[in-house]
Amino acid sequence: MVLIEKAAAGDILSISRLMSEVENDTPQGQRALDELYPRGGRAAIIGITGPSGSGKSTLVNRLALTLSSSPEGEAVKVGVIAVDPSSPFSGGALLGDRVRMRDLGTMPNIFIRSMATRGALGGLARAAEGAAQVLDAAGFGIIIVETVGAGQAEVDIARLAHTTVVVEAPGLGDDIQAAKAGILEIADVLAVNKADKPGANATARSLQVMLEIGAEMAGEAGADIDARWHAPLVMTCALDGAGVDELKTAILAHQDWLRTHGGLEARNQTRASDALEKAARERLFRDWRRELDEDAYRAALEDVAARRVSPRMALERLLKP
Ligand SMILES: Nc1nc2c(ncn2[C@@H]2O[C@H](COP(=O)(O)OP(=O)(O)OP(=O)(O)O)[C@@H](O)[C@H]2O)c(=O)[nH]1
Ligand SMILES: [Mg+2]
Repeated sequence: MVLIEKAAAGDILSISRLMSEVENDTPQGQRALDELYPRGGRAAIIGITGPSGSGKSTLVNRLALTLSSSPEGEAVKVGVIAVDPSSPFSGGALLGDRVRMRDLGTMPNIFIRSMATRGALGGLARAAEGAAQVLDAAGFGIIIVETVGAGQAEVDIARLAHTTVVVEAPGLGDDIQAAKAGILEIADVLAVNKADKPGANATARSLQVMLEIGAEMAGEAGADIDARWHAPLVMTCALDGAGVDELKTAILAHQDWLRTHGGLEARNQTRASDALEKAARERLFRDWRRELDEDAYRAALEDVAARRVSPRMALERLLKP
């Protein structure tokens, strides 16, 4: 297919069109992923997540710029996938995102794709993964995926990343405070952004304590402390770029650590097994459903909804020849 060849050769317009096919899960999009898969697996995928408004997009702007120029003067192609939340309340933020990120759009080595939720969240994680695969096959050395840290979709997208950066900021409210414990677990690097704001140091201190408690608990659970990666905390100000070089260093250090500790192979194994299992579930369920008598399925659904039979019993009945 011409489109696939052109995308793999790095043609931006073809990449964009292919991503739309992938996002919409069209037959052409599915075929493209099949063809591109063997050419991928080289990109470093960096996940950026954290509460809404912590400054992720502003930070991603800075990071993409610094990561795209290596000290040796060799250009690295950086792709950015910004996964927008579907919440109607964030309409303004979405627009702001696009405007700020547009600064990057004119850079020859940087490609940006913003995607919005289309119905199911699982669909969004799949679309983001597909988009990352297209960029990977097209020779992008670094792919940054930005998501708002809120739920399962973020966890799924975090699994996609080799290195996950959690971006926090002072003054985001106590409700978010409560959710932090969970999100810190997925952090390979913790960025406390808005370092210019009052309260930044206090936020950093309390997060540092939480990180240490997390490490202690992992130690008690039997993990070998020396063999583990300890997530560093970096203070940044995305507005003026302070700390962004330190953040880049921390990200690259984690990538080095993955390479030297077999972490890359381990992650790739997990992803391969997840992907195959997911493909099997989807396919087998679809095939089974297609062959099933529609009335029998509907009757089983009604029985389960009315609590006449348990889901497991209903399934047993449906499986009987
Ligand atoms: N004072 C200060 N403001 C910042 C900093 N970084 C970002 N901001 C501002 O914080 C606001 C939110 O920044 P975004 O980059 O859109 O935050 P985000 O985390 O991407 O937000 P969502 O995509 O909606 O989750 C914007 O008004 C930024 O200008 C910083 O380091 N210091
Ligand atoms: Mg954003």
